[in-house]
Amino acid sequence: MRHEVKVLQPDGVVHTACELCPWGCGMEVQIKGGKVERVRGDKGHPLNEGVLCPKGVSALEVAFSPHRITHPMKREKEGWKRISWDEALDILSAKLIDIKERFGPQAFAVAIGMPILLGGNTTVSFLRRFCDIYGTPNCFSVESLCYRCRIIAYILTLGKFPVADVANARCIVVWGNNPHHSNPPLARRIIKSIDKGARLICIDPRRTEMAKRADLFLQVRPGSDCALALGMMHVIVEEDIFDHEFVREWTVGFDELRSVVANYPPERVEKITWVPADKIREAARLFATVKPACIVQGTNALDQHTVGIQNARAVAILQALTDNIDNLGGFITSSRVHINPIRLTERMSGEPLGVDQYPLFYEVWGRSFGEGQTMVLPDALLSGQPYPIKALFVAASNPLLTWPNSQKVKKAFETLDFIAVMDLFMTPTAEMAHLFLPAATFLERTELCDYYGTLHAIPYVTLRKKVMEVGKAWSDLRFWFSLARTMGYDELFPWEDEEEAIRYALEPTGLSMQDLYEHPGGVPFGKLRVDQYKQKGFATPSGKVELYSQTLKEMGYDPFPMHREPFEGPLEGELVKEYPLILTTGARDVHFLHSEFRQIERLRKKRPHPTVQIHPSNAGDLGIEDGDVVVVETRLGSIQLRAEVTDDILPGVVQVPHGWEEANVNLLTDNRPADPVTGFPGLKALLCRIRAG
Ligand SMILES: Nc1nc2c(c(=O)[nH]1)N[C@H]1C(S)=C(S)[C@@H](COP(=O)(O)OP(=O)(O)OC[C@H]3O[C@@H](n4cnc5c(=O)[nH]c(N)nc54)[C@H](O)[C@@H]3O)O[C@H]1N2
Ligand SMILES: Nc1nc2c(c(=O)[nH]1)N[C@H]1C(S)=C(S)[C@@H](COP(=O)(O)OP(=O)(O)OC[C@H]3O[C@@H](n4cnc5c(=O)[nH]c(N)nc54)[C@H](O)[C@@H]3O)O[C@H]1N2
Ligand code: SF4
Ligand SMILES: [Mo]
Repeated sequence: MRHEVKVLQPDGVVHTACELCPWGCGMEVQIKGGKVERVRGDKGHPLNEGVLCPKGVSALEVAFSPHRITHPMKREKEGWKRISWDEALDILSAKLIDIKERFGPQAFAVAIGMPILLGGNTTVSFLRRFCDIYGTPNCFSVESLCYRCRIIAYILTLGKFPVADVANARCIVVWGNNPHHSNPPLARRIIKSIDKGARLICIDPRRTEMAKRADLFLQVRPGSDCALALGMMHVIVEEDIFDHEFVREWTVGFDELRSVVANYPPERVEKITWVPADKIREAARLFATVKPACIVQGTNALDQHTVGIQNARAVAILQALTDNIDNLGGFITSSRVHINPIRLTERMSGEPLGVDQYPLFYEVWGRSFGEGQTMVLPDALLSGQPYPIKALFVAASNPLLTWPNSQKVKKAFETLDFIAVMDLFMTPTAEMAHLFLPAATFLERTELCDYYGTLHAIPYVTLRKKVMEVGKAWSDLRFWFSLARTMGYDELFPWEDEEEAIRYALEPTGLSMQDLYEHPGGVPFGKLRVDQYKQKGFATPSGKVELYSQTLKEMGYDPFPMHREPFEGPLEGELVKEYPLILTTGARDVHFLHSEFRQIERLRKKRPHPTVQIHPSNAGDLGIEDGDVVVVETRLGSIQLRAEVTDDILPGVVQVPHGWEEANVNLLTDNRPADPVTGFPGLKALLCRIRAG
């Protein structure tokens, strides 16, 4: 299908920020003869310095894709029927009013996906403001299985959420991260530091491009990272290469930690992690003695474990023992743009699902993250407990492929009276919907990107600018404003459009829309907070770094990181007899974002089908050759895909990417059991078996 395109900017170059993945690279959009002609990287943007990854390069193919749906639709007996936005808003508001009257506002839930969380902090806040006014606390998002685990762990340990300042580091540990695929701007910044002489340690079950460049590569067994960290701490303490002054003045629990790590000598840790003891020693020495040093804790590979919280705590503790907190090249925070508050939490009726089981996921010392634990939703839908949920709005997400245990998710969604999905494309999730709402791409909306400091240690603000309109697609923000108006919430949603809302949000910052427009590549804002703790201490109950966490102890969790086998670990239990291979899922591919972009020809050509990576020794035993069709099975289900035989993967381990409809790895994963503190599911260390297909 060809779309009607309305270009809103004059001929010339528009500076904006790409949003086809989380990082927000600076982008220039060339307009010529009233047409959007091409995109290229913005050389003046500090994050990507002119480079776009293959997804960014394909931005116009995404926006103009013939597969895109750019008009609202409702489901009728005969199939989808095209409708107007007014009709769509009327259907939805009537449904919401009816549900609230009959079951209460909590019976309406919203599931938010990655693209909305990325859209600058405004879109998600306005969406949740709508939910606050309507009265439902049941906002869920992919943050229940992405990233927040380590935010909570770092806050519990350090009282804040710092990031690794790779640009200034002399020693960098890339731990469970393959940035060449998942974060190209970060990969470039790491390489730049290495070229300037920084040392590199890479910890991964797969020999990634980073691993190939590393001084030291620790090929770790998935799910045993906490033991590896404890082994490194053992060496650092035993060899007395920790920072005595920092530990004495600024930490609590060191003596007990010393006795915990005494149980993790490298020879024992080798048996748990499959990393040779001498490499553990070498890594510990390098990390502790070359300063400044930082650990890049991937974005997820250490979080998506049934011990996710302990992995992230161990990383934070390693930074603290070596006095690499609040320093350039270590772990650092930066000032953010403090915008006007948008949420109206006082109107929320009650707490979302999941708070009972995972109170720290919801709140740490009065800091509310304010969102339910999404992983409890499928079971709540199926059981109708603690109360029925009747309608679901899926905002920029594809849970049928991206949440664990897809079969359960599908069954759970079948219990709903009503599902609305706002998306760019028809997805397996949208196929279940009663109402489809067409979303705008990042080129079709105006929004604020102020997350560079939080994600990249570059305090910077960019305005993402609306370049064009495509068909009848709306930005998510425009949709939530319009729904609020249809429901009569005008007084609490007084903004005419995105720009007015952003102007309101920006009021306390001293920045104006004009400032942002006049600096098309973005504006530096604030600074990195060097030595912050020396003035303010740490925002923990003790005012210090909590090696020992009283909060975790009081709630019945491990107060120190300890090695616990993954739920399906090969070293314990019977399952390994039937399922002898370790399965890690979801390693990123630079051409795709989760389940997205398989329909974009230029990208699909680069990776036409999904593969399971397997070591030649395991493939040989099974009589499998590269390219063969095989079946991967776990206790939950099986999928069929091709084998990619490679000696880059640790023997005994296989890797299957997520997001492929034809071989959906989440048919093999489960939402339970989960990390006991955060509810994060274990997606990186399961057990499976493989046979020829
Ligand atoms: N192109 C692209 N980029 C993306 C995304 C995408 O879908 N596509 N998704 C974005 C999002 S939302 C996220 S959360 C991030 C994810 O980002 P990351 O979680 O950093 O994912 P990867 O970069 O694939 O790196 C994960 C690495 O961890 C390794 N690994 C697997 N299991 C274990 C383990 O148990 N221990 C250790 N030490 N390593 C392990 C894998 O082999 C892999 O090389 O990527 C973001 N960027
Ligand atoms: N097994 C396994 N599963 C995983 C992971 C793993 O490593 N292993 N990783 C997990 C992680 S970290 C994450 S973050 C989740 C991601 O989970 P999701 O957020 O569900 O991932 P996507 O497939 O990117 O789905 C986003 C949807 O939004 C649509 N979209 C894109 N832009 C917009 C927009 O601006 N507005 C609207 N309304 N829609 C838009 C896209 O077309 C797409 O259908 O997946 C998780 N699932
Ligand atoms: S890494 Fe690629 S997809 Fe992500 S923001 Fe940059 S150019 Fe866009
Ligand atoms: Mo994620």
